[in-house]
Amino acid sequence: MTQSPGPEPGAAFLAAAGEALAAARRIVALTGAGVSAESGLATFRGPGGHWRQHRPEDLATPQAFARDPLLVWEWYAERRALAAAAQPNPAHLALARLEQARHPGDFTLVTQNVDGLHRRAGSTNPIELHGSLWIVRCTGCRRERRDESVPLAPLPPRCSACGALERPAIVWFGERLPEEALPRAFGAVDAADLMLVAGTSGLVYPAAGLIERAVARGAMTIEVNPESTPHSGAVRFALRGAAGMVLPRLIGEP
Ligand code: BJW
Ligand code: ZN
Repeated sequence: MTQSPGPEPGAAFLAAAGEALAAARRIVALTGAGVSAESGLATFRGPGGHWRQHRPEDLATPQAFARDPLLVWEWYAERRALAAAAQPNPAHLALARLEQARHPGDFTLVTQNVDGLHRRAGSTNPIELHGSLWIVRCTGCRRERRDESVPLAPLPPRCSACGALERPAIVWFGERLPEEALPRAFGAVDAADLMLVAGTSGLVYPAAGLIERAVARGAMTIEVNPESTPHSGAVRFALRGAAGMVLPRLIGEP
């Protein structure tokens, strides 16, 4: 266990983590809501987080949607508007640059975020474990379509093929992750010699299990977070700081 002591990682500690990153052959990165915090988007569990204002079971479960689809859609419509207005921040851009500097296949980005900011920053093929704000799925025929309109109207949307209600293609509590996403993510972790974890509380499973798997395999692990998490004691480098500040420095940018 190695942790940076202060509110920001010391230069030598950051440099050592940066050297480990530069020396890694295959890298997997896992991100969470904290990576989009500096773009102005709320996290879930922190101060001002979604779960400080709403109970998850009122908005992010299939039962909530069955009970009140309009209420759930209104929350997503607001989040779509905020995400559309947000810009990728230096953390998203650093991860996109890290990918560009590597051979294809030697870098995999796995995100729990649904906001689409990694793609907008230039990451080519992020594994979106919890789905996307920009895809809607029919609850009847299950057809999925990309819809980036803001505002989305009318609410709640209905399927043009079968007339059933459409829902956000987001993974709610108690739901299975998108087929292929989890095997691909675990495959990337098993192939990686370094895992970079940024901006996640590491509380939600199965995503958090990816961190545990990397630690158990003995991979080099770097966590970037202003707060400690249940994984901070297990990773090799727990870098305390904002992702938008730490990630660019970690990849060697001034
Ligand atoms: C910064 C920063 C800065 C701030 N820079 N950092 C094992 C044990 C216990 C429970 C379970 C278990 N396995 C499964 C469960 C149940 C459940 C679960 O994990 N519950 C836990 C909460 C206990 N999991 C599920 O239900 C999952 N499904 C499942 O397991 O299905 C099984 C199944 C099998 C067969 C048939 C059917 C089912 C699904 C989980 C879906 C999660 N969905 C959500 C909401 C979607 C709604 C939406 O987005 O609209 O996804 S929950 C919410 O949490 C969202 C996030 O992606 C996810 C993770 O949160 P994240 O990203 O870590 O955010 P925060 O807010 O928690 O943390 C932010 C961090 O950033 C903090 O640490 C800050 O310090 C940091 N930060 N500023 C860097 N500038
Ligand atoms: Zn349909």
